Amino acid sequence: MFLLVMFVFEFSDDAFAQPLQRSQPTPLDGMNFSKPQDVYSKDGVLETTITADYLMGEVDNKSIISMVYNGSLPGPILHVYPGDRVEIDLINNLNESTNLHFHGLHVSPANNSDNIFLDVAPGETQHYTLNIPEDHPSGTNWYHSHFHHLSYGQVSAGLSGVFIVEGLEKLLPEPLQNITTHTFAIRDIPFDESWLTSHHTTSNTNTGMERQTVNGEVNPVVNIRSGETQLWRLANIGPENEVQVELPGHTFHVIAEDGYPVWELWQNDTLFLPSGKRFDVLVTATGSGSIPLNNTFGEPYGTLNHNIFATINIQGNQEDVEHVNIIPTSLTPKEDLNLENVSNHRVLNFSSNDRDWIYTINNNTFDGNRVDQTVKLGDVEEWKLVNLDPEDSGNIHPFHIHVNDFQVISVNGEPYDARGLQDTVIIPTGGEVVIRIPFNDFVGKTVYHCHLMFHGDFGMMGVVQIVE
Ligand SMILES: [Cu+2]
Repeated sequence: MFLLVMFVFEFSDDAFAQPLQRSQPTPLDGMNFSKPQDVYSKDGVLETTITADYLMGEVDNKSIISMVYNGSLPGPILHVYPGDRVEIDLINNLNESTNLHFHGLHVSPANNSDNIFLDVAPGETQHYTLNIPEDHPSGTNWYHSHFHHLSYGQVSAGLSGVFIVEGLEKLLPEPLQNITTHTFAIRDIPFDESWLTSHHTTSNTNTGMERQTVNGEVNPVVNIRSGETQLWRLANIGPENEVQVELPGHTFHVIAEDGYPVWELWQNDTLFLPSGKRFDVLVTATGSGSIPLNNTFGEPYGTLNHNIFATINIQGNQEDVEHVNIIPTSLTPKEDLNLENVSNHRVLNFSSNDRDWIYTINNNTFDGNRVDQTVKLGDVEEWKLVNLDPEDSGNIHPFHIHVNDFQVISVNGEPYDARGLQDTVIIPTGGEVVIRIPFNDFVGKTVYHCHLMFHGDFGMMGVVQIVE
């Protein structure tokens, strides 16, 4: 996959010459990226304005021009509660169309809700209204640009942010309900600006010019007391790169995956996050001193910084702290979709032509005017997702569907012990994943796609229409 991205800079783009050309950006001068602001709902309503613009600022002592929401890199962190209403004005100060997707939210895909078919033209303002259901799962989600054919370039350039549905701590045992929480919004930030001046979605990731950042910072310091348990919200809000998070000598207890509290806690020393993936975890610090929160995915990218997300500073001696060690076993009752009646079976074949940049599902590239799957509201469907790419391509495809979470039933024919629902799953190279999707609560037209956003922008996306 990394090889593929290198092609981006060499391949002739004649085939894609179309009315998607970028004009020169006009960044605001003499400014810098601010820290992502926390924006909370008040009296049941989160009301805010999100402005997409170009901005010149510094990351890791280097000046770059990025696309930003509200001047910060990444965008503001939005906090809502189940049952809240969200009112957002999206102001587009870019020289190209954009829009918003709310990844992981179970809300309507219609009208001015989570509707990725909206085209917010340069200079326009689009008002979004989201009604978060009363029973919406609590956890970490995110939002980003989803304007077809430009979403890869725009998210690469900086247009993404974290969206938290609050309430997860309240599902923990009482002594843990007021624990310290840290959000790790992980994304690479480019120093090569070819994406801003090129014709379309050419991006910059994997050129060795980028830095892995957490909340817009390279290697920030996070404090924790020895013996203390914290809730960490790990979110990969970048456009394509996979990461693997590791804290030496420590274990991550997963309490939510993709914004969905788990039926059964599980633990691991590393967590693999493709683009779009989130894990909410409990971490109990042991020992003392500074240790790195590592990215152990793949080969080093050539700089030490790139492989360290953050420095975890463990303070004090374990004896000094009240040892809170009440890790629960479950956060929410199990609702096993293996036990549900399946109304329909479908097979989706994912295939890549890396040479010509053609990425298909069932031999089709995306067409927003074509409905690929019509499903009935209230049905549970079983979809077999097949990755037809050969082993030597190394292509994995992180599958994501909007609006409704799914349960993974099997991977490469082996039954999968799901600990909850999720919205993003890897289809391994040459492999297959079977999922069950409950289409609940909302009718309308939405999409499923590969969350390697380059693949999505170049066709690997389909339309699902949910009807009464
Ligand atoms: Cu893909």
